[in-house]
Amino acid sequence: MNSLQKKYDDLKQKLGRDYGAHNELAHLSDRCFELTNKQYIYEVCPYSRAAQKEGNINTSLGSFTAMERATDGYKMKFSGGLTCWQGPQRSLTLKFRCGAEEKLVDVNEPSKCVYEMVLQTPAVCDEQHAQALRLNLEGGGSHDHEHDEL
Ligand code: MAN
Repeated sequence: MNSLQKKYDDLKQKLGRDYGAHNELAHLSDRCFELTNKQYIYEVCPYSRAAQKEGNINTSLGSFTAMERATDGYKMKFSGGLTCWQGPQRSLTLKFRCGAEEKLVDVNEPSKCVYEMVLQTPAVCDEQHAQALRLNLEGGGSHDHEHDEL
């Protein structure tokens, strides 16, 4: 009974989340991504948790709390991470960028213990991106392959 109840609660929670206007981010809920920056390995598991790892020290950057739909794209919020010395509890905003390969492409700490990451994914590419690609092809212009962007 208890384990069924737990399964039920987990499923209910999963179904209640915002996976984007077309459920295009649903596949991310069982995945984790890493990116090395300076001495740290940053890890984010969308809809779940995030961490900053150094050797065998694992510092929580927070747990998933909310999805925001801003004009410049989705923002996935993580909060309640390990409290910063003389500062706030660590927190993270995960942003999304259109690109062919799904990977973490950027991590920043814009203010102490407030983190920001960018996940590149084809899931957020839309007609506008496709149109830009078409124009680029027609114009025969060179394309910046650095970030594998569409
Ligand atoms: C650790 C890391 C840094 C953070 C400092 C704050 O070194 O989590 O990202 O800025 O603590 O003291």
